[in-house]
Amino acid sequence: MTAINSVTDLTIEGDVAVITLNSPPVNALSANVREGLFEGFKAAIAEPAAKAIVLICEGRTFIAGADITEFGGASKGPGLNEVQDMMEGSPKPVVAAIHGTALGGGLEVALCAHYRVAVPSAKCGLPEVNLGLLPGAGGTQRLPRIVGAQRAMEMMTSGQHVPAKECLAMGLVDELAEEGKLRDAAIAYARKLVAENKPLVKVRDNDTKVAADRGKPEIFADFRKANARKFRGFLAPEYNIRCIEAAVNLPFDEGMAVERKLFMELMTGSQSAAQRYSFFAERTAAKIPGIADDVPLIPVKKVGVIGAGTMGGGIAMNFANAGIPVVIVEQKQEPLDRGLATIRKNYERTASRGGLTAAQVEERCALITGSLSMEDSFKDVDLVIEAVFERMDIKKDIFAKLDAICKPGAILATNTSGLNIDEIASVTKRPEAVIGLHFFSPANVMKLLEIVRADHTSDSVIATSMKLAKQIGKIAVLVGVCPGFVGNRILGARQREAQKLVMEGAMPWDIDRVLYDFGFPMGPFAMSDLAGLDIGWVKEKSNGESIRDVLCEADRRGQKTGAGYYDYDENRNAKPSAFTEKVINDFIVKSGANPRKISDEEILERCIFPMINEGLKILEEGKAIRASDIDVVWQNGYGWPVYRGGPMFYGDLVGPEKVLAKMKEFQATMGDQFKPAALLEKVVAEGKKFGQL
Ligand code: T1G
Repeated sequence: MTAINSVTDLTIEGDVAVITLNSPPVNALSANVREGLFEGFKAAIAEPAAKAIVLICEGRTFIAGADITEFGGASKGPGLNEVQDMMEGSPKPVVAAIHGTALGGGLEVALCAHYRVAVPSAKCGLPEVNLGLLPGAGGTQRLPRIVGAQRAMEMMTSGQHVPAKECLAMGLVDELAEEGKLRDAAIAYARKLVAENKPLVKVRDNDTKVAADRGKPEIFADFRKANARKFRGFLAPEYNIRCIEAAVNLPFDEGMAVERKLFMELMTGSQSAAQRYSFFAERTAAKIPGIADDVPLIPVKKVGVIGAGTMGGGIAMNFANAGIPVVIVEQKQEPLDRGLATIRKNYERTASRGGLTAAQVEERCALITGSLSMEDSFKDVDLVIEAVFERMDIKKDIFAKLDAICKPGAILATNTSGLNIDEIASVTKRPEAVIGLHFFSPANVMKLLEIVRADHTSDSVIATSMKLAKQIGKIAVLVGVCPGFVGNRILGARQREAQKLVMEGAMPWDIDRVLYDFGFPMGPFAMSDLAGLDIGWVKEKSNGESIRDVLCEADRRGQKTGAGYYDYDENRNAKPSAFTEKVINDFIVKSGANPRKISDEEILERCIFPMINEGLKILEEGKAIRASDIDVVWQNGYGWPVYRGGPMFYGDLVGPEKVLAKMKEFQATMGDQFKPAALLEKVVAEGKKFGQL
């Protein structure tokens, strides 16, 4: 064996040269890896004994892409294209041996091999779109030549990881190897190529599929139309499609020139910067300073959920999806049966869309059982999650009971969306076991999980909860106890301004439009109509003193009643309502305010800058660990457009000094709700960025 460099070995196995990469954690194409590949292939091609070459990786996966940590820095060592040219131009057959995930530049390297062998558990993909990019090493030109334009568009605009069996069927992989025997299988496959004198297939020369798509612009037009809503605001999906159009309509090298041009446009733009930032921000959120890596974790083999309502049922599904048995306790049989039936319906709906097999539906339903007694059912659970009414007295009563019922060491969690968890913990003898697990509705769909550490929550309980979050497919952010925690507290800042703007002359549909165009899935008023205006509204106590009161009293409770802030047609299409406009104007007249035309720019700044300011207060109070955690919360819990990074990232784009100046301007004209956070003043005074917090 020859060490080519610190991450690359070359061994000659009889008449096959094997290049082995070992660059944890994911064999990303760092300068070191590119150098090892370049020198490794050069040596393998020059080796007289070698008749064929195998490229394989150690560790968890084949090459998972370019090294994103190197982006933006000066490029060192051989370029990826030099490695690819060496592979594709090799006079000896090159076989890529794939396990784990061959992604992005990793798959693009594999596509420059003449053949690809994979184990069934392997997956292949070009997920650059998730980073606001496109495959920049020939993937946009080679993938369509194997799978055709339609499938290439699906893969590249979704970033999906395609299982090896499907890759085999599409011709992306040439042979499947037995699990655990990839190296031997790849060497045997290489020997067979030599023995049978198989041609050295260059993907770039294979025009059959793209020729079949040529002259059919409707393939692209139909795809764009079908995905317009999903791609709204994003640049990368459209740019990926344009590259595939070039692959269909232009010779390879001209297509490569289109790819290079569009790649650089994306790479140097703010959207990709935001999406690459978000990729790392999500992973950084999992790192908790002050908690040792070897802190003992609590095994969670069985979970209890209190409440079979929308939240309780959704929460339970997360654990069943991860194969963890769950018992749901309700007070009465009817709501329990209804909750279990809703869970089954949700799984069956997923199955009807091909997302689950019938067997998987049964497996998951079997993992979720129901009970009317905490005493009977919670004695052996390792974690209980309470998801009942947002009333402190009810929660305290439940936690006192749980404290008496659950075994020592069990974690007692509340799904409260903002109540004081220290107060809840105070009724137990085990405050170290009490934590907040704040799921977002629908709990089986929304990725965000706010994990709320109370004063006495132990490191073990925190670390266990963070690990469990990843196990159930959630993106966890550790936050502190304060009203609304991080997400809802910042939401409150935006909602307050939105309500004030309505009383100053901006209509709900103006505000919704500005925030929708900014990139949110919908604005605050459309969201209220969707959720229902009558959440928390009590008819008997309603006194017509607010716009919401008047709307609810007029039975305009949102989409479900066909009218709320908006009027809705039978297909729930919203349109501005003359009724609502009159209600608002009556309130304005009564308040004596002088309505004025408010610019879109002012609407946006008055909604977004107080969010940033509230985020800075949260950081000052130590209720979030870092600014990027706040961005992770808002992207994954509230639909902040990922191509704008999050409130704090966006604040840096706008510039802290501008945010401060505007907050001071608003404070001077509209009052102290715009008082700049001390940390905002400090960041500007020190010439820093929010991202450094
Ligand atoms: N570059 C650098 N570091 C990476 C990385 C990458 N491409 N991918 C993962 N990491 C780090 C990650 O930060 C974490 O670090 C650790 O690896 C484990 O990751 C030219 C331009 C491979 C499916 O988009 O999707 O190729 O926190 O926690 O859940 O056309 O990582 O441990 O210090 O996510 O098991 C295209 C991105 C790049 C793949 C594994 N490739 N990675 O998931 O572990 S652009 C991607 C992933 C490109 C070319 C273009 C996932 C994973 P730390 P993890 P995981």
